[in-house]
Amino acid sequence: MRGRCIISLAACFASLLASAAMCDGQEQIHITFDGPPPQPPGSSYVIQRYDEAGMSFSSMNTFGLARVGSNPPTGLPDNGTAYLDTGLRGKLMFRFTNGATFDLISVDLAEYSTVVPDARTVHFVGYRFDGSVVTRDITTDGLIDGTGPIKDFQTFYFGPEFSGLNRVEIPTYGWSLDNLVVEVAGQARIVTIQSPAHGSVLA
Ligand SMILES: [Ca+2]
Ligand SMILES: [Ca+2]
Repeated sequence: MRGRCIISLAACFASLLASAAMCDGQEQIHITFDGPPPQPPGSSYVIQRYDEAGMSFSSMNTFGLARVGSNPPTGLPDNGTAYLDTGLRGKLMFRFTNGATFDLISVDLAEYSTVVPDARTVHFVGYRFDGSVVTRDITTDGLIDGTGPIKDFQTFYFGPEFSGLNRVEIPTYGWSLDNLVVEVAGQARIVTIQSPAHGSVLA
C-alpha cells in the first residue's frame, strides 16, 4: 500500500514537472492593431495611446498617433485591416504595461501616403533590460498606391540583438506600421495544472 502511494506521488510530481517545463517556453504575440475597439473602415482617428495584448503604444509628443481603418481615406496605405501611423510629426514608444521584457521579431511597414510616397527610413531604438541600447534603420521600398493592387506593406525581421527589451522607440515619422510580432522572453505563462484526483491544483 505504502509502495503504491509513493509510486503515485512520484507520477504526480513528474506530471507537475512536465507541466512546469512546458510553461517556461517563449510565447509569441501578434499585435494586429485591429482592436478592440474596432477601427471603422474608411476612417482615421488621432489618439494618444493604443493598447493590445498587454502592450501600450503611446505618443512621445503632443501630435499623437493615428489608427487607420481598412479602405482608408485617400492616399493612405491599405492592407485590408486597421493599422497605426504617426502622421508627419508624431513619435512612437511601445512597452508592456506590466514591465515584461520582450524580443522584437518582425513588423510590417509602409510609407505614410501617396502624397509622401518616398521610401521611408524608420529608426528603431531598443532599450534593453541591462541598460544597453540597440538601433536599426529600416527603409521601405517607396511603393504605395493606397487601395490599389500594389502591396504597400513589407514585412521586416529583427536580429537577436533586439532581445531582452524593456521598451522600443521610433523617433522618426512618416511611416505606417502593422502586424508587430514580439516574443515574451523567459516568462512563465499562466497555466492551470490538472491533478487527476483533485482537479485543478495550481492556477
Ligand atoms: Ca492590422
Ligand atoms: Ca511600400
